Amino acid sequence: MSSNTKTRSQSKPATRTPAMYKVLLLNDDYTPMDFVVFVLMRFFKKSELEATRIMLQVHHAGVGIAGVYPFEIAETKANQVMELARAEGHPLQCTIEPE
Ligand code: TYC
Repeated sequence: MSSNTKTRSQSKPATRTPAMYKVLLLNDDYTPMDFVVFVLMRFFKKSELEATRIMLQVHHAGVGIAGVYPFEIAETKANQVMELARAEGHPLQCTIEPE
């Protein structure tokens, strides 16, 4: 091991906390409520009760948080939601933003 490597491994933490991103669901007038509940259970591992609570929050406030993840996971989940919504013919919008 070079002295440089040794110096760096001692002067920096071994791990870093990844930047976290919120996955947001946006309200619309056409996506069925039960589809949004299904999405929250399938992709965000929510119970039916919690999924219903989040869906109603979005329905009433216009936006709600489906989950918070490192960037690549948040982006993948948002893409999976959009892909399924589009395949089923729903206009549901799912975006991510820094926490
Ligand atoms: N507003 C929709 C309806 O009344 C339900 C809905 C909830 C749609 C949450 C999107 O992210 C959403 N059918």
